[in-house]
Amino acid sequence: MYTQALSLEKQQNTSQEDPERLSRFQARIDAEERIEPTDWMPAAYRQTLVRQISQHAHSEIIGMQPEGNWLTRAPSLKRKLQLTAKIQDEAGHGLYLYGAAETLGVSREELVGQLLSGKAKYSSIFNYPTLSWADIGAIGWLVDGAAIMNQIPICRCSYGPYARAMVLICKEESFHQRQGYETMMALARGTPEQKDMAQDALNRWWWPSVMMFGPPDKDSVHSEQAMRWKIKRFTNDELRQKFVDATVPQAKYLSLEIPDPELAWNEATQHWDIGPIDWDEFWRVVKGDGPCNRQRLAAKRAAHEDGAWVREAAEAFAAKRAARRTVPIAAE
Ligand code: BYC
Repeated sequence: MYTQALSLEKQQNTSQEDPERLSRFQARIDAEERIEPTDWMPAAYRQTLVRQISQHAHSEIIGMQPEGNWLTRAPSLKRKLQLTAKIQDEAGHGLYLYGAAETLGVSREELVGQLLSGKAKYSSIFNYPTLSWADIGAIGWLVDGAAIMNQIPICRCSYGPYARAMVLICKEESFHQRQGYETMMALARGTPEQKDMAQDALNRWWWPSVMMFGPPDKDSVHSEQAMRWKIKRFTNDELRQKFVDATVPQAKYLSLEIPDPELAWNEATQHWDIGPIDWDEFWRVVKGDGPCNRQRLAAKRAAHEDGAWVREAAEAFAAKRAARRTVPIAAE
Protein backbone atom coordinates (compact mmCIF):
# COMPACT_ATOMS: atom_id res chain seq x y z
CA MET A 1 0.00 0.00 0.00
CA TYR A 2 2.78 2.40 0.97
CA THR A 3 4.76 1.61 -2.16
CA GLN A 4 1.66 2.51 -4.16
CA ALA A 5 1.30 5.70 -2.18
CA LEU A 6 4.91 6.55 -2.85
CA SER A 7 4.78 5.93 -6.58
CA LEU A 8 1.63 8.02 -6.68
CA GLU A 9 3.51 10.74 -4.90
CA LYS A 10 6.35 10.54 -7.41
CA GLN A 11 3.84 11.45 -10.11
CA GLN A 12 2.47 14.14 -7.88
CA ASN A 13 5.93 15.45 -7.03
CA THR A 14 6.04 17.41 -10.25
CA SER A 15 3.42 19.70 -8.75
CA GLN A 16 4.80 19.48 -5.23
CA GLU A 17 5.85 23.07 -5.10
CA ASP A 18 2.47 24.09 -6.43
CA PRO A 19 1.55 26.87 -3.97
CA GLU A 20 -2.14 26.00 -4.07
CA ARG A 21 -1.48 22.41 -3.18
CA LEU A 22 0.85 23.45 -0.39
CA SER A 23 -1.70 25.87 1.01
CA ARG A 24 -4.42 23.17 0.87
CA PHE A 25 -2.07 20.91 2.83
CA GLN A 26 -1.35 23.64 5.37
CA ALA A 27 -5.08 24.31 5.69
CA ARG A 28 -5.63 20.66 6.64
CA ILE A 29 -2.91 20.96 9.28
CA ASP A 30 -4.39 24.22 10.58
CA ALA A 31 -7.80 22.54 10.83
CA GLU A 32 -6.17 19.85 13.02
CA GLU A 33 -6.79 17.14 10.42
CA ARG A 34 -4.57 14.08 10.64
CA ILE A 35 -2.30 13.35 7.70
CA GLU A 36 -2.26 9.65 6.80
CA PRO A 37 0.34 7.64 4.82
CA THR A 38 -1.65 7.59 1.58
CA ASP A 39 -2.36 11.34 1.66
CA TRP A 40 -0.34 13.75 -0.42
CA MET A 41 2.31 15.57 1.61
CA PRO A 42 5.18 17.91 0.77
CA ALA A 43 8.50 16.09 0.40
CA ALA A 44 10.01 18.24 3.17
CA TYR A 45 7.20 17.23 5.57
CA ARG A 46 7.94 13.58 4.78
CA GLN A 47 11.68 14.09 5.24
CA THR A 48 11.23 15.90 8.55
CA LEU A 49 9.10 13.07 9.86
CA VAL A 50 11.49 10.35 8.67
CA ARG A 51 14.35 12.23 10.35
CA GLN A 52 12.56 12.81 13.64
CA ILE A 53 10.80 9.43 13.92
CA SER A 54 13.92 7.45 13.00
CA GLN A 55 16.09 9.43 15.45
CA HIS A 56 13.46 8.75 18.05
CA ALA A 57 13.45 5.00 17.23
CA HIS A 58 17.26 4.84 17.35
CA SER A 59 17.18 6.58 20.75
CA GLU A 60 14.85 3.95 22.17
CA ILE A 61 17.07 1.16 20.85
CA ILE A 62 20.40 2.65 21.99
CA GLY A 63 18.70 3.68 25.24
CA MET A 64 18.51 0.01 26.23
CA GLN A 65 22.29 -0.13 26.63
CA PRO A 66 22.94 2.10 29.67
CA GLU A 67 20.13 0.35 31.54
CA GLY A 68 21.14 -3.11 30.34
CA ASN A 69 24.45 -2.49 32.09
CA TRP A 70 22.71 -3.01 35.46
CA LEU A 71 20.49 -6.00 34.67
CA THR A 72 22.89 -8.55 36.14
CA ARG A 73 23.55 -6.38 39.21
CA ALA A 74 20.08 -5.16 40.16
CA PRO A 75 19.85 -5.20 43.97
CA SER A 76 16.82 -7.51 44.23
CA LEU A 77 14.67 -9.82 42.15
CA LYS A 78 11.89 -7.20 42.15
CA ARG A 79 14.24 -4.52 40.80
CA LYS A 80 15.65 -6.91 38.21
CA LEU A 81 12.16 -7.77 36.95
CA GLN A 82 11.20 -4.08 36.79
CA LEU A 83 14.33 -3.22 34.85
CA THR A 84 13.94 -6.16 32.47
CA ALA A 85 10.36 -5.12 31.74
CA LYS A 86 11.36 -1.50 31.20
CA ILE A 87 14.13 -2.41 28.76
CA GLN A 88 11.73 -4.66 26.87
CA ASP A 89 9.32 -1.72 26.65
CA GLU A 90 12.07 0.43 25.10
CA ALA A 91 12.70 -2.25 22.46
CA GLY A 92 8.97 -2.26 21.72
CA HIS A 93 8.96 1.54 21.37
CA GLY A 94 11.83 1.34 18.92
CA LEU A 95 9.98 -1.23 16.79
CA TYR A 96 6.74 0.78 16.90
CA LEU A 97 8.60 3.87 15.77
CA TYR A 98 10.47 2.10 12.96
CA GLY A 99 7.03 0.88 11.88
CA ALA A 100 5.70 4.46 11.89
CA ALA A 101 8.71 5.62 9.85
CA GLU A 102 8.17 2.79 7.35
CA THR A 103 4.71 4.17 6.56
CA LEU A 104 6.59 7.10 5.00
CA GLY A 105 8.17 4.81 2.41
CA VAL A 106 11.57 4.20 3.96
CA SER A 107 12.70 0.71 4.89
CA ARG A 108 13.80 -0.39 8.32
CA GLU A 109 17.03 -1.80 6.82
CA GLU A 110 17.85 1.64 5.47
CA LEU A 111 17.18 3.33 8.80
CA VAL A 112 19.13 0.78 10.82
CA GLY A 113 21.94 1.07 8.25
CA GLN A 114 22.08 4.83 8.89
CA LEU A 115 22.39 4.18 12.63
CA LEU A 116 25.11 1.53 12.21
CA SER A 117 27.12 3.72 9.84
CA GLY A 118 27.06 6.56 12.37
CA LYS A 119 25.14 8.81 9.95
CA ALA A 120 21.95 8.92 12.00
CA LYS A 121 21.60 10.77 15.26
CA TYR A 122 20.09 9.41 18.46
CA SER A 123 19.48 11.21 21.73
CA SER A 124 22.59 12.70 23.34
CA ILE A 125 21.49 11.41 26.75
CA PHE A 126 22.37 7.79 25.99
CA ASN A 127 26.05 8.60 25.55
CA TYR A 128 26.55 8.95 29.30
CA PRO A 129 27.64 6.01 31.49
CA THR A 130 25.57 4.33 34.23
CA LEU A 131 28.12 4.16 37.04
CA SER A 132 25.92 3.05 39.94
CA TRP A 133 22.53 1.48 40.60
CA ALA A 134 21.21 4.94 41.46
CA ASP A 135 21.73 5.90 37.81
CA ILE A 136 18.91 3.52 36.92
CA GLY A 137 16.63 5.47 39.25
CA ALA A 138 17.88 8.78 37.87
CA ILE A 139 17.30 7.67 34.27
CA GLY A 140 13.72 6.65 35.05
CA TRP A 141 13.00 9.83 36.99
CA LEU A 142 14.80 12.39 34.84
CA VAL A 143 15.26 10.87 31.38
CA ASP A 144 11.84 9.27 31.18
CA GLY A 145 10.43 12.39 32.86
CA ALA A 146 11.97 14.51 30.10
CA ALA A 147 10.80 12.01 27.49
CA ILE A 148 7.19 12.28 28.67
CA MET A 149 7.31 16.07 28.65
CA ASN A 150 8.58 15.97 25.07
CA GLN A 151 6.40 13.13 23.85
CA ILE A 152 2.92 13.81 25.28
CA PRO A 153 2.49 16.68 22.79
CA ILE A 154 3.57 14.32 19.98
CA CYS A 155 0.35 12.35 20.64
CA ARG A 156 -1.22 15.37 18.86
CA CYS A 157 1.30 15.34 16.01
CA SER A 158 -0.29 15.99 12.62
CA TYR A 159 1.01 12.69 11.20
CA GLY A 160 -1.41 9.91 12.20
CA PRO A 161 0.88 6.88 12.58
CA TYR A 162 3.41 8.81 14.71
CA ALA A 163 0.70 10.34 16.89
CA ARG A 164 -0.99 6.99 17.47
CA ALA A 165 2.30 5.22 18.26
CA MET A 166 3.01 7.86 20.90
CA VAL A 167 -0.15 7.09 22.88
CA LEU A 168 1.03 3.67 24.05
CA ILE A 169 4.64 4.84 24.32
CA CYS A 170 3.70 7.71 26.63
CA LYS A 171 1.66 5.43 28.90
CA GLU A 172 4.67 3.17 29.29
CA GLU A 173 7.12 6.07 29.72
CA SER A 174 4.91 7.41 32.45
CA PHE A 175 5.13 4.09 34.27
CA HIS A 176 8.92 4.14 33.78
CA GLN A 177 9.14 7.60 35.30
CA ARG A 178 7.29 6.42 38.40
CA GLN A 179 9.49 3.35 38.67
CA GLY A 180 12.58 5.60 38.51
CA TYR A 181 11.24 8.05 41.06
CA GLU A 182 10.32 5.23 43.42
CA THR A 183 13.86 3.82 43.07
CA MET A 184 15.27 7.27 43.91
CA MET A 185 12.91 7.56 46.86
CA ALA A 186 14.08 4.21 48.28
CA LEU A 187 17.72 5.38 48.00
CA ALA A 188 17.08 8.90 49.29
CA ARG A 189 15.34 7.48 52.38
CA GLY A 190 17.92 4.73 52.84
CA THR A 191 21.34 4.78 54.52
CA PRO A 192 23.57 7.87 54.21
CA GLU A 193 25.62 5.97 51.58
CA GLN A 194 22.47 5.24 49.56
CA LYS A 195 21.40 8.87 49.77
CA ASP A 196 24.88 9.91 48.56
CA MET A 197 24.51 7.55 45.60
CA ALA A 198 21.17 9.14 44.73
CA GLN A 199 22.65 12.66 44.97
CA ASP A 200 25.65 11.65 42.87
CA ALA A 201 23.36 10.24 40.18
CA LEU A 202 21.30 13.44 40.18
CA ASN A 203 24.51 15.49 39.91
CA ARG A 204 25.59 13.60 36.80
CA TRP A 205 22.20 13.22 35.05
CA TRP A 206 20.64 16.63 35.66
CA TRP A 207 22.38 18.69 33.00
CA PRO A 208 22.37 15.99 30.29
CA SER A 209 18.59 15.61 30.92
CA VAL A 210 18.06 19.36 30.58
CA MET A 211 20.03 19.25 27.31
CA MET A 212 17.90 16.39 25.93
CA PHE A 213 15.27 18.88 24.76
CA GLY A 214 17.66 20.07 22.07
CA PRO A 215 19.42 23.35 21.36
CA PRO A 216 17.96 26.66 22.54
CA ASP A 217 15.18 27.96 20.30
CA LYS A 218 17.45 30.49 18.64
CA ASP A 219 19.69 27.63 17.40
CA SER A 220 16.95 25.10 16.67
CA VAL A 221 16.96 24.84 12.89
CA HIS A 222 13.87 22.68 12.56
CA SER A 223 11.52 24.03 15.24
CA GLU A 224 9.81 26.80 13.32
CA GLN A 225 8.76 24.66 10.36
CA ALA A 226 7.98 21.63 12.55
CA MET A 227 5.69 23.84 14.67
CA ARG A 228 3.95 25.17 11.56
CA TRP A 229 3.33 21.59 10.45
CA LYS A 230 2.21 20.65 13.99
CA ILE A 231 4.81 17.92 14.22
CA LYS A 232 6.14 19.78 17.23
CA ARG A 233 3.62 21.55 19.47
CA PHE A 234 6.09 23.31 21.77
CA THR A 235 9.57 24.64 21.23
CA ASN A 236 12.65 23.07 22.82
CA ASP A 237 12.94 25.85 25.41
CA GLU A 238 9.24 25.70 26.31
CA LEU A 239 9.46 21.97 26.98
CA ARG A 240 12.72 22.37 28.88
CA GLN A 241 11.06 24.93 31.16
CA LYS A 242 8.08 22.64 31.76
CA PHE A 243 10.48 19.85 32.71
CA VAL A 244 12.44 22.05 35.12
CA ASP A 245 9.24 23.35 36.74
CA ALA A 246 7.91 19.82 37.24
CA THR A 247 11.18 18.32 38.46
CA VAL A 248 12.43 20.88 41.00
CA PRO A 249 9.63 20.12 43.52
CA GLN A 250 10.19 16.39 42.99
CA ALA A 251 13.87 16.81 43.95
CA LYS A 252 12.83 18.80 47.02
CA TYR A 253 10.47 16.00 48.05
CA LEU A 254 13.43 13.59 47.84
CA SER A 255 15.57 16.06 49.87
CA LEU A 256 18.08 16.01 47.02
CA GLU A 257 19.78 19.07 45.65
CA ILE A 258 19.69 20.03 41.99
CA PRO A 259 23.31 20.74 40.98
CA ASP A 260 22.71 24.31 39.87
CA PRO A 261 23.77 27.17 42.18
CA GLU A 262 21.77 29.60 40.03
CA LEU A 263 18.50 27.71 40.28
CA ALA A 264 15.95 30.24 41.58
CA TRP A 265 12.20 30.73 41.67
CA ASN A 266 11.22 33.68 39.53
CA GLU A 267 8.20 35.36 41.10
CA ALA A 268 7.55 37.48 38.01
CA THR A 269 7.41 34.61 35.52
CA GLN A 270 6.23 31.97 38.04
CA HIS A 271 8.91 29.63 36.71
CA TRP A 272 12.22 28.25 37.95
CA ASP A 273 15.23 29.96 36.36
CA ILE A 274 18.26 27.79 35.73
CA GLY A 275 21.94 28.63 35.25
CA PRO A 276 23.69 28.51 31.87
CA ILE A 277 23.67 25.24 29.95
CA ASP A 278 27.00 24.00 28.60
CA TRP A 279 26.04 23.86 24.93
CA ASP A 280 29.62 23.01 23.93
CA GLU A 281 29.26 19.77 25.83
CA PHE A 282 25.90 19.10 24.14
CA TRP A 283 27.29 19.55 20.62
CA ARG A 284 30.39 17.50 21.44
CA VAL A 285 28.16 14.61 22.49
CA VAL A 286 25.81 15.03 19.52
CA LYS A 287 28.78 15.04 17.14
CA GLY A 288 30.08 11.72 18.48
CA ASP A 289 32.54 12.73 21.17
CA GLY A 290 30.58 12.01 24.33
CA PRO A 291 31.78 9.65 27.06
CA CYS A 292 30.15 6.55 25.52
CA ASN A 293 29.35 7.30 21.83
CA ARG A 294 31.91 4.83 20.47
CA GLN A 295 30.98 2.14 22.97
CA ARG A 296 27.25 2.46 22.18
CA LEU A 297 27.71 2.18 18.42
CA ALA A 298 30.21 -0.67 18.75
CA ALA A 299 27.76 -2.61 20.96
CA LYS A 300 24.91 -1.99 18.49
CA ARG A 301 27.03 -3.08 15.52
CA ALA A 302 28.11 -6.26 17.34
CA ALA A 303 24.49 -7.05 18.28
CA HIS A 304 23.42 -6.50 14.68
CA GLU A 305 26.10 -8.86 13.37
CA ASP A 306 25.40 -11.47 16.04
CA GLY A 307 21.71 -11.31 15.14
CA ALA A 308 22.25 -11.92 11.41
CA TRP A 309 21.25 -15.57 11.75
CA VAL A 310 17.90 -14.57 13.30
CA ARG A 311 17.09 -12.31 10.35
CA GLU A 312 18.17 -15.02 7.89
CA ALA A 313 16.08 -17.66 9.68
CA ALA A 314 13.05 -15.34 9.76
CA GLU A 315 13.40 -14.66 6.04
CA ALA A 316 13.76 -18.37 5.23
CA PHE A 317 10.69 -19.15 7.36
CA ALA A 318 8.65 -16.39 5.69
CA ALA A 319 9.67 -17.67 2.24
CA LYS A 320 8.69 -21.23 3.21
CA ARG A 321 5.32 -20.09 4.48
CA ALA A 322 4.70 -18.01 1.38
CA ALA A 323 5.58 -20.99 -0.83
CA ARG A 324 3.19 -23.22 1.14
CA ARG A 325 0.40 -20.68 0.78
CA THR A 326 0.76 -20.58 -3.01
CA VAL A 327 0.51 -24.37 -3.49
CA PRO A 328 -3.26 -24.84 -3.01
CA ILE A 329 -4.02 -21.76 -5.10
CA ALA A 330 -1.82 -23.12 -7.91
CA ALA A 331 -3.59 -26.48 -7.67
CA GLU A 332 -7.04 -24.96 -8.12
N1 BYC B 1 20.40 14.56 20.97
O1 BYC B 1 16.44 21.90 15.18
P1 BYC B 1 16.46 21.02 16.38
C1 BYC B 1 13.65 8.65 25.15
C2 BYC B 1 19.75 17.58 16.90
S1 BYC B 1 14.01 8.69 23.53
C3 BYC B 1 20.92 14.44 19.73
O2 BYC B 1 15.91 21.57 17.63
P2 BYC B 1 14.32 19.08 16.20
C4 BYC B 1 13.87 7.47 25.98
C5 BYC B 1 18.57 17.54 15.94
O3 BYC B 1 18.30 16.20 15.55
C6 BYC B 1 14.66 10.35 23.40
N2 BYC B 1 20.65 15.32 18.73
O4 BYC B 1 15.81 19.61 16.00
C7 BYC B 1 14.23 6.28 25.42
C8 BYC B 1 19.08 18.41 14.81
O5 BYC B 1 20.04 17.70 14.02
P3 BYC B 1 19.67 17.14 12.51
C9 BYC B 1 14.52 10.89 22.04
C10 BYC B 1 19.80 16.32 19.01
O6 BYC B 1 14.23 17.75 15.57
C11 BYC B 1 14.53 5.19 26.22
C12 BYC B 1 19.86 19.47 15.55
O7 BYC B 1 20.21 18.92 16.81
N3 BYC B 1 13.27 11.61 21.89
O8 BYC B 1 13.30 9.68 25.58
O9 BYC B 1 13.31 20.10 15.82
C13 BYC B 1 14.48 5.32 27.60
C14 BYC B 1 19.07 20.75 15.74
O10 BYC B 1 17.97 20.55 16.65
C15 BYC B 1 19.21 16.48 20.27
C16 BYC B 1 12.84 11.96 20.67
O11 BYC B 1 13.47 11.65 19.70
C17 BYC B 1 19.54 15.55 21.27
N4 BYC B 1 19.06 15.62 22.53
O12 BYC B 1 14.19 18.91 17.81
C18 BYC B 1 14.11 6.53 28.15
C19 BYC B 1 11.52 12.69 20.64
N5 BYC B 1 18.40 17.56 20.24
O13 BYC B 1 18.54 16.15 12.69
C20 BYC B 1 13.81 7.61 27.36
C21 BYC B 1 11.17 13.19 19.27
C22 BYC B 1 18.50 18.08 19.00
O14 BYC B 1 19.27 18.32 11.69
N6 BYC B 1 12.09 14.18 18.79
N7 BYC B 1 19.34 17.34 18.27
O15 BYC B 1 20.95 16.47 12.05
C23 BYC B 1 11.96 15.51 19.04
O16 BYC B 1 11.07 15.95 19.75
C24 BYC B 1 12.92 16.46 18.37
O17 BYC B 1 13.53 15.76 17.29
C25 BYC B 1 13.99 17.03 19.32
C26 BYC B 1 14.94 17.93 18.50
C27 BYC B 1 13.33 17.88 20.38
C28 BYC B 1 14.81 15.92 19.97
